[in-house]
Amino acid sequence: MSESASPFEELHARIKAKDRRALARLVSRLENGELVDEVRSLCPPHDSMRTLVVGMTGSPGAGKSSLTAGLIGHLRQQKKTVAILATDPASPFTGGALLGERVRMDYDPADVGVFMRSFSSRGATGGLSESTADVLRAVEAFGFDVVLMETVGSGQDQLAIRDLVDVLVLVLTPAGGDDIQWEKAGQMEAADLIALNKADLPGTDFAIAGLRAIFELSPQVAPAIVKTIATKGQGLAELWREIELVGGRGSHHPRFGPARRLLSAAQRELRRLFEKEESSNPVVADLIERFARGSQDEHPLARDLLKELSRVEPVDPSTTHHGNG
Ligand SMILES: Nc1nc2c(ncn2[C@@H]2O[C@H](COP(=O)(O)OP(=O)(O)OP(=O)(O)O)[C@@H](O)[C@H]2O)c(=O)[nH]1
Ligand SMILES: [Mg+2]
Repeated sequence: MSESASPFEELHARIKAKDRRALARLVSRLENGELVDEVRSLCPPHDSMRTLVVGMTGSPGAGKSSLTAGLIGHLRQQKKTVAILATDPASPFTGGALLGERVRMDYDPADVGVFMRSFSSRGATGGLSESTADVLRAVEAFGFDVVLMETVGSGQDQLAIRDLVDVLVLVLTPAGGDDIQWEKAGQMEAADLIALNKADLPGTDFAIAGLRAIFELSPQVAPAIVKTIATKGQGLAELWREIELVGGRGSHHPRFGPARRLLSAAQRELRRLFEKEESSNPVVADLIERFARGSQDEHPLARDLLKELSRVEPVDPSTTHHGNG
């Protein structure tokens, strides 16, 4: 470790020099649980503010990969560099092609502006592995303009991925409304933007009306809904425009994405603190007890909880792993 350049420093230098093989190597190491602390300490957070991180989530077969493929083309036309992280174990991203019955990817494997990586999930939640956040950080440090993350999401998973991205796009289809029950499992709650894909299929306008009705009843600010036909490349430009607006990278809009990510980080800190104090702090135990008895409204209790937690020592996040439950 006292050598002039550690293996990580060497890798990091190569990454700074835009060596994609070095990045691929680093990602593999991170997936093996190696170099985690180094990445956390050496990849400066300001890098992440340059990169627009977009999550693509939705039910199997909704068209996440097709939309992602389309966006890659759209972004490369604008000379933006793109990294694609597919956290779905059944991901069709392999060697620059979409496999199986799915569309072929239209990008040049020799294009240095594109980095693609699919990795299997280890977390019990399915789509997100424990190393995802660190892999993302390494990719951001590489300096891509855009990261697209595809994941099939259960509600839990979508909320987890939302913490990592500037913009979470929920990909729905007209057919989804009947059987999948959009409202359930937090799908809607997590969405910053909805791509209603397969808009060539019947029932599209009906589905959009249904979505609008759901959001009318919800206190949540309704996300924009963009109609797309991924297989024909339709709606991609508009989808990207909306992504930039929500992500705060458009020129006239506040940087909503960074604000949300900071808030998300604060929420993670809070959760860690709460989990640490839950069983050992008598004040916290008393608050839980009072709430359980139903003797007091939850909001004043929650404010007291915040006060109490703000008094105790923060937990060092680098020693805490999460996402495996
Ligand atoms: N008709 C129609 N078919 C589409 C459209 N977009 C995607 N498809 C088809 O839907 C199927 C699934 O597309 P994918 O892009 O692989 O969907 P996915 O959400 O990535 O699927 P998983 O990764 O398996 O969850 C493929 O056969 C696509 O050709 C669309 O806009 N219209
Ligand atoms: Mg896919």
